[in-house]
Amino acid sequence: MAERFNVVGHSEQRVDGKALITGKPVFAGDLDLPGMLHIAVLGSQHAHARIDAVDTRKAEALEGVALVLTHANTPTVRYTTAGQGHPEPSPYDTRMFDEKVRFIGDRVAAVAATSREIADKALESIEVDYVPLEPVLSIDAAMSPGAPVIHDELDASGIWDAEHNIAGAVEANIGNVDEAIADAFASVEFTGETQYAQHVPLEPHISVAYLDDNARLVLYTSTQVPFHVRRIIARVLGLPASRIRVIKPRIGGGFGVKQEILIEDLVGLVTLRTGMPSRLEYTRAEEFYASRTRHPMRVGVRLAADEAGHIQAIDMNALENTGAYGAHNLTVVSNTGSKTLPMYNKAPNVRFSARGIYTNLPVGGAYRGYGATQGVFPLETAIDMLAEKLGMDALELRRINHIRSGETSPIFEELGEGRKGVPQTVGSCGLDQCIEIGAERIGWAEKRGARRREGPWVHGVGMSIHMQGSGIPAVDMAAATIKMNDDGSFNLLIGATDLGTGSDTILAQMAAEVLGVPLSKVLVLSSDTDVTPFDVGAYASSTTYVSGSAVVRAAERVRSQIVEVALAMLKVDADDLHLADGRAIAKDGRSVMLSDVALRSLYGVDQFQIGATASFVADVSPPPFLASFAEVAIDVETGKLRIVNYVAAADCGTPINPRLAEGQVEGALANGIGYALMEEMRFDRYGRMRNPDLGRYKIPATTDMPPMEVILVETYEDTGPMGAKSIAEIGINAPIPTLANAIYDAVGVRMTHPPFTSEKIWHALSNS
Ligand code: SMO
Repeated sequence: MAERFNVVGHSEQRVDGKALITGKPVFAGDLDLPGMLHIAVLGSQHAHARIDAVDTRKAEALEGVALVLTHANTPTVRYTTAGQGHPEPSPYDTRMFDEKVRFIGDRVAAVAATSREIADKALESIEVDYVPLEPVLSIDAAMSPGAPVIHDELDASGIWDAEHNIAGAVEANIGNVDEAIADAFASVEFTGETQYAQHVPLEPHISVAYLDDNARLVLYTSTQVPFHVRRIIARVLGLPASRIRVIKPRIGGGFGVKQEILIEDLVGLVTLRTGMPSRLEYTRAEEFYASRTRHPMRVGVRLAADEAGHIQAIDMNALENTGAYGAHNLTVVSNTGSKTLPMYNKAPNVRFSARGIYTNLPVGGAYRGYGATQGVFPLETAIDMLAEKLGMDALELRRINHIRSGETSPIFEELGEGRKGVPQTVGSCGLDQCIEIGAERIGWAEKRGARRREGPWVHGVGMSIHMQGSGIPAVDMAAATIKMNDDGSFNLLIGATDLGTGSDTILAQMAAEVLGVPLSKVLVLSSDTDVTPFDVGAYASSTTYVSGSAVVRAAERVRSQIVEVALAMLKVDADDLHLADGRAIAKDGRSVMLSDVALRSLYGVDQFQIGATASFVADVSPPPFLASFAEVAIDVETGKLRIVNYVAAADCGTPINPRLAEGQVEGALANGIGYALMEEMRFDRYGRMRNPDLGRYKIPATTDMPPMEVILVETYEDTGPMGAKSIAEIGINAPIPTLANAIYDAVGVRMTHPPFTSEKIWHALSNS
């Protein structure tokens, strides 16, 4: 299908690639301004305490200290740090500095000084009088009768049931699940519990603030959501948005954790108060416990089917640990159902019930996969269990039940992100092909159930199938502006936020395609709230689909203007003209160069700036699909797991840039394999994180990656820009259920608590 395109569908080099690989100073941390103050944050030593007093006098007296901030001298407005659309679906339960701390590491004070060393030193001389409260360190403790109330403040809003520590709740109910399960030929039940994990962007959160010539606040920050930063910081600091400019440079990874406004308020306030530039960079330890995590969840699934394997009922119950604040709690746990249940759309009875629960632990937030990761593990495990009970091949059971092109699911309408969703019919769906190709490459037919042994190693294969979305329908808006320059090049101005995915490149490819120019003729400027048009930002797998559609529309408008000018130059009919190779070409073969079109419109006759802005809001969110397969070998003497081969086949519609799309799947799988096998934030009995460094919190390096094959199954999504859907998140959901199912196939134990470490597998083997 890519043959019909000249630029789209080709693995062009990233437009920012050369700057990145040659180490140009392109990140927020590279900005060094004269007189810049460095900020350090004092985190709470208690998981739950009231603050009686903070004595900052010694710190303030230190040479080099410019400002000390505490609850006593900062704005008291309640807000959410979740960088979502307006009005935000997350509760307003956070203050810059509160009189109560709710997890170890929660903000108590901040110091701005002439160097980071002085700021750190000043922190040590701050004296805090805590009144310790009983900490609530698990969802069970939080839900038990008489549990301490974590959010007892009176000025919070949007909390579902603060008295019972419930941040958010979602319910959906179609048919009668209990009856269907009671009457069914076969039913199974499985509960899986996913752990605390962090995104670990190699570049931690970092922001720089300064005042421009007109004393406007400029925030130069590593964010996925520049426009939400501007809106939310304006509210927190009590400034009109017009007094703030947010610039997003290159980002060293986001994965969702930078869809959060965590430090821009501090640099902003320090700079407003002192007039000096300021800078805050989280340490790796702070990045772990004081930024955001994946929401741990306990998710129970019950499934029922008839004798032929047609699924009759799905019951999913999710308990989400949102930690001390409710950032993204409702929307993430909504997605636990909404991005998984439509997969088995033929079930007439479906129930989803979910709660977001406060605890005195680090705070959950957006994390690639966004709830689907936590839900699909028990769902895809239960599917395997159901297949076993029915005596069916697990692949076949999935094949007869999964959603297909032209079909819908009542869940699309019942469950949105923290509210009702929208009805939609699946357009493109390459899942059947993904399953077929994946099964063939992994050797499913020969290997499943074969339990091949080599010494102590026993082999097994597992699979799982996945869907996600492409943006939040009827919510997410993106705009793009394109203007033509006198050499026939174009500026593409977009609020869309490349967080390392390559989205600047693929959006430029779309513009180049429409305008009939090579990629080098499209100059991308992304994410400066003073310059680029609005975009909600990079989250919810929206950029290719939502921002891409805006880019295509803007490019089409610009093309019409070019055609208009070229018509006057060539004196032909509009239908006779097309743009290609940097020219407007008539049917009779005559042509004009785009640079001549631009020169005429800028300097010649009927002068005007060729340019246009276009916006896009989707009314659907077409799911990408993915089939995931793994072969594992388990050493039955030690529990050691080796991934022998990993195969994933994905349908993202048209891959706008195949190499970047494959890279997204590979990266997401690596991310997911880390979560499945090694990553876990561990806490002591006081709620203190025990492993806040990369020595003790392991993520896979490239050298840890197993043999892996990623296949893109090309479909064409009619609603998408040039047939495209999303690709960046879906892969992360796959490794936990795929590997859990492969472990069972090899050694017959059902893993319930990732990460599936050697110890856990060994224990499970010993107890089986
Ligand atoms: S987890 Mo992404 O920032 O929707």
